[in-house]
Amino acid sequence: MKFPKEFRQILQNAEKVVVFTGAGMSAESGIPTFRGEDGIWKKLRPEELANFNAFMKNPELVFEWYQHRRNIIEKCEPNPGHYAIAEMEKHFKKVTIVTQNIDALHHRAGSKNILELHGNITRNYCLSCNTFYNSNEIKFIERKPICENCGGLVRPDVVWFGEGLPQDIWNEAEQAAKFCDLCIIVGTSGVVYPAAYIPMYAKEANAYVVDINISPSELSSRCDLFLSGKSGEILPLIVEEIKNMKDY
Ligand code: BV8
Ligand code: ZN
Repeated sequence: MKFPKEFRQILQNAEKVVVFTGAGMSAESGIPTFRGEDGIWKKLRPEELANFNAFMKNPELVFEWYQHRRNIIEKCEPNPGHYAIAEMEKHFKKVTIVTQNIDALHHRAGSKNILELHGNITRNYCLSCNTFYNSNEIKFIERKPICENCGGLVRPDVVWFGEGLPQDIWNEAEQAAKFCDLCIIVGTSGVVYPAAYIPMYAKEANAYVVDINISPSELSSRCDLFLSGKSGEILPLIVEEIKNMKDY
């Protein structure tokens, strides 16, 4: 893939980079996206499952849905795109990964500076006393995830629709976007807010914004460059370009 001159210059001179990732980042690891052809929202609407009221109405169903997704994720590995992003941390002064994903694949690929806007599916906590639980530690009473400490309901540590994002993580992501030179968007439809504001903050701060997707998204037309293709193929090519140019 031949990258435009302007993008190659940015890769050569950028110091602070934000990588904004969505479910498309993990598609090649075998994790279904939300709104794609095989998307999980196709069968079940978000309102039915990824929100607090749905959980309170039917904690068994919602928790079983997360256990199902955890089982898929546990069998998946980071793909070359995740490893390429982890490698980027060696070539720029500061790389901040702002992810909408809850699959923890960026951690498993070795990235360090990760901001999980929507939480992490491997973590759970009690609604009543906040006791933390790893997914394999939870006890169930009549299929309900119950806290051993106080008998309260245990929920996944993810941000549901209608819930605020973790304030400290949001603030850090917003700052990173407002002061970066380059923002790389990877595999997102750009329809979920406030997360989708992040690349726009970078754009407003005159960063160079590039969108990597297999098809144009809501954000693509507002970017400086759209790279059409699979993130697991394009990201390693970008890292190769960086290494060639910076010929260590
Ligand atoms: C909130 C965790 C208020 C759970 C998720 C404006 C401002 C603020 C809020 C809103 C607003 N407008 C609307 C809202 C409400 C709502 C919202 O955004 N609704 C949308 C659907 C219209 N937002 C909220 O409710 C947020 N909360 O605002 O609360 C508040 C404020 C303060 C205090 C109290 C309350 C919370 C939103 C978070 C919801 N949680 N996930 C879980 O996962 O179960 S959202 C879910 O969607 C995931 O996190 C996912 O990451 C995210 C975005 O989806 P994508 O990642 O983009 O995935 P998608 O499938 O859509 O697209 C995949 C893309 O990849 C496609 O483009 C495809 O082409 C591409 N692709 C596929 N394969 C590849 C590829 N690209 C490259 N390579 C490939 N191989
Ligand atoms: Zn408890």
